Amino acid sequence: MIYTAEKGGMEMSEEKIEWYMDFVDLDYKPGRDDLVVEFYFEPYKVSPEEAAGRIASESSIGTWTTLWKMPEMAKRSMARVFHLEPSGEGYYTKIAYPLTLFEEGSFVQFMSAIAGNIFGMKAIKTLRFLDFHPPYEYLRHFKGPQYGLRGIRSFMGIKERPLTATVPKPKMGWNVDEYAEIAYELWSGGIDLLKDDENFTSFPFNRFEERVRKLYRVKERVERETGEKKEYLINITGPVHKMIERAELVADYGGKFIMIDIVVSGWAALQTMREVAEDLELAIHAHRAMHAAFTKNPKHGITMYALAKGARLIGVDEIHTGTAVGKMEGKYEEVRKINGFLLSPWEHIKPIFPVASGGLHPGLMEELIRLFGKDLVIQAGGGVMGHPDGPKAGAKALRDSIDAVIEGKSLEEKAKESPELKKALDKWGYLKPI
Ligand code: CAP
Ligand code: MG
Repeated sequence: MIYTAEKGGMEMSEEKIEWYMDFVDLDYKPGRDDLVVEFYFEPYKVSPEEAAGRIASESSIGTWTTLWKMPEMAKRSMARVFHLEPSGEGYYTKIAYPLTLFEEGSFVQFMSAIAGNIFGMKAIKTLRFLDFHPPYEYLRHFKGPQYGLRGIRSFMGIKERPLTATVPKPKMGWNVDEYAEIAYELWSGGIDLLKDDENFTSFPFNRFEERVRKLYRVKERVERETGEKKEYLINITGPVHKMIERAELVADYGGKFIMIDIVVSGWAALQTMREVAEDLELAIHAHRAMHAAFTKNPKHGITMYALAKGARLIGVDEIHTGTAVGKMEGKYEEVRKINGFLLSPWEHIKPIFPVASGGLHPGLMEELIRLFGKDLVIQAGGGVMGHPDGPKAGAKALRDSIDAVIEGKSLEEKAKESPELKKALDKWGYLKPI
């Protein structure tokens, strides 16, 4: 209990003024209508039991003090701390939330409830939302991915190997004709998916509408010339009304993918666009720019695992999850756990493609595929666009390095038959950028 000087020595009534411990029941056994959430936390000036009770209270029905009256539904909706144990410098807890707390099919409301106010409570020094376990009664209100991994492999005609993607780096600056020329080179060199960068949407020097008009024509030309299916992860991110317009334009031009920066767009926008994508038969590529603002600190925020789980539940078809060997945060164990979940069965919620991206180049393909297998989308921007002989050679070097792994050859061996791969290895070797 924290007493503050503001009370001014007033005579306090005997009546209880706090009831956090009413939300702690370590004998409780969650039922089929409970959604369990796992947290890590460090208390501030209160016991770990009370701190956990505060988390459960504030994220379900409670507030800081006892109340005049409690409707029956409120009593039935009280979250319960049913597991608590020391963990490192803090505590690990599991809280059972009655499904009455959650609006059917609204991940937005779910996150407002269990990942909202509780992050700001004074009595909780640090808090990390680790994972959540929705029962089928909650899950059944979500479509999940329209295509998922198998659907994408099917319409891309790529049965086994990882898919490849490249962002025409530098991130910004190419006009549409230059972009179209680079796209032609990349797709002709063997890249499956051209990808806009996370901040590349529509600018006076490169308007989205003009890009659509020109790039899908280039895509069709390369498909005719190579006999390979090509696709474009075009970034539609923006105000929702603009995203809807852009998605409709992509569908009009025969595109199969839209790319959305899901964290900056927000859960509501993603849920809206999942419905739009259903009608337009578009797959969703989820970029996670800004995730590290809350996933990176191991003691506070939300795990990438929980974020990816929510994105799969809503229905993205692929999502960036890290590489372990590249330039971005994300250790092997964490990425393996996330990818393992994304690729595993989950009721009717299809498995989806993990996207490995960030500092990748041909020299890292052996280790990357050894670590994470072939069910991957591998994005290499700088690792293709930095090739001394340009985008087409960079694309071929990346594909040849992946082919080498699939064929069980070393990269050096493969480089004897691939001058493009040899030049990439000469430039970057096996460098792991940080
Ligand atoms: C990679 C990238 C991606 C990051 C995102 C970039 O470019 O395009 O946005 O991979 O990180 O802008 O850095 P390079 P994550 O291939 O040139 O590194 O995948 O971890 O979400
Ligand atoms: Mg990027």
